[in-house]
Amino acid sequence: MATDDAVGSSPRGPRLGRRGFLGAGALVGAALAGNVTEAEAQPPARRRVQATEGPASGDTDDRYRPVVTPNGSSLPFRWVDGVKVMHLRAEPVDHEFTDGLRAECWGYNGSTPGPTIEAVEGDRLRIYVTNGLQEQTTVHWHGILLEAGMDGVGGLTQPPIEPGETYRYEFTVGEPGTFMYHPHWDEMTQMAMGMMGMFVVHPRRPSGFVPDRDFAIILNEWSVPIGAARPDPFEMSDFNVLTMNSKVFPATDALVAKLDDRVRIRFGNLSGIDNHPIHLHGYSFRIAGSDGGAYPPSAQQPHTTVLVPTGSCRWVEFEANAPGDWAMHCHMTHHVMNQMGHGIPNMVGVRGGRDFDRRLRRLVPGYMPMGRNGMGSMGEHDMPIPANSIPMRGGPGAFGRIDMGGMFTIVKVREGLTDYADPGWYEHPEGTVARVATEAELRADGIDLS
Ligand SMILES: [Cu+2]
Repeated sequence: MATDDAVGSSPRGPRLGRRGFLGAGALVGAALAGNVTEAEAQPPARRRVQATEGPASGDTDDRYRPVVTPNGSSLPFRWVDGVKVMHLRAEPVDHEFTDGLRAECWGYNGSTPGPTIEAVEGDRLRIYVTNGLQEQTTVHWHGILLEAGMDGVGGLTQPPIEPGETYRYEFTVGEPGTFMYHPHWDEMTQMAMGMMGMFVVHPRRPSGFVPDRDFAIILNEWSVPIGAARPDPFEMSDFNVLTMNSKVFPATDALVAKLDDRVRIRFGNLSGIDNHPIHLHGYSFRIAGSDGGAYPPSAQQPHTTVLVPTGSCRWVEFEANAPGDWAMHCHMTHHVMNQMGHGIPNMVGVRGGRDFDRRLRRLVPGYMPMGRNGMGSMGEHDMPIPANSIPMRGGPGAFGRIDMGGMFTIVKVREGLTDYADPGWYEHPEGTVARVATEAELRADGIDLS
């Protein structure tokens, strides 16, 4: 078991180490020794972690405030002689992108993305990777500086992990920051199927901007043909499901903060092709670092949109001093559409009428007169849609329907919160909401509508 010396500067290590004997880590160890079934050894099912709290089971580590992974969780761990031991299992997962769209994806420990790995600068980590897929895999620790033989590139730094095998990675994490993990074997297929996760290294001695809320979101893009049971990893450019932590709006959990909380949002992007400019309403944030490390203060420019190139991380920081429900979304307009908004005939601006529709239907069987006046209300149409598919647009909002889907979520900032559960819609102070102009107002301001 852990000793004071072995856990180094972790004051909690020894106590937590003993407690951890009852945790998931013990089961993992036993499973590796063949003492329990695989099912018993599985970490607990993925669950939502909205409040600031630790992993679902195993040891806890109060040297840092845990990251909140919206719609996700952190990876359980166990201290063994001063080493933080974790277990990833690559496997198929039955995944729901939002109500109405499921697919058999691939991930880690029952979820896509896999659980977020959290460690502290200088920690020694031992991460076991069990391959529960039908094909080989590896895990690469993207951005972590380590010995070449632990880098996880199949064929280059290790043989690929065969189905059923468990590999052992061990390394020490250096500088604090925001990193990722993903396969480096059959990359195109395995990442398109959802295999990825965030990897956060906390500072050993926090100083400067110490966040009250520290969120981690990984961006991905998928091709899920209508009615398909699985994503199509062979699609190269035309993606129809754009996700934050493998969810599309309206299933994306809101990011909740108390007024004046210090907020950090860490983004990673492992999309097959695209970069994502993520825009936050209501705030100017500082872009504070990348997967290469923290930016010096003089280089932390103010922005409202942060471009997250594929294969990289960015993190942004701000003080949540403006209450409200603030949209946060990719600014590529096709990336806030859901599955059925792509590849439909362009009818915008077409002047139709009954006879036109009837004649066109003769030429194009099944033609429906839609979208001539624009596409904003398409999500409201009560049209029958195929099984296991989602309409092109959005979900309910405080003022009717929010017409975005895909990479869209809401940052909810409130005064007087006692916890970080979703507080519902913002109640705007009287007179602060845009509304229809009255005739008297138009007249008084000289607006002529004729
Ligand atoms: Cu995008």
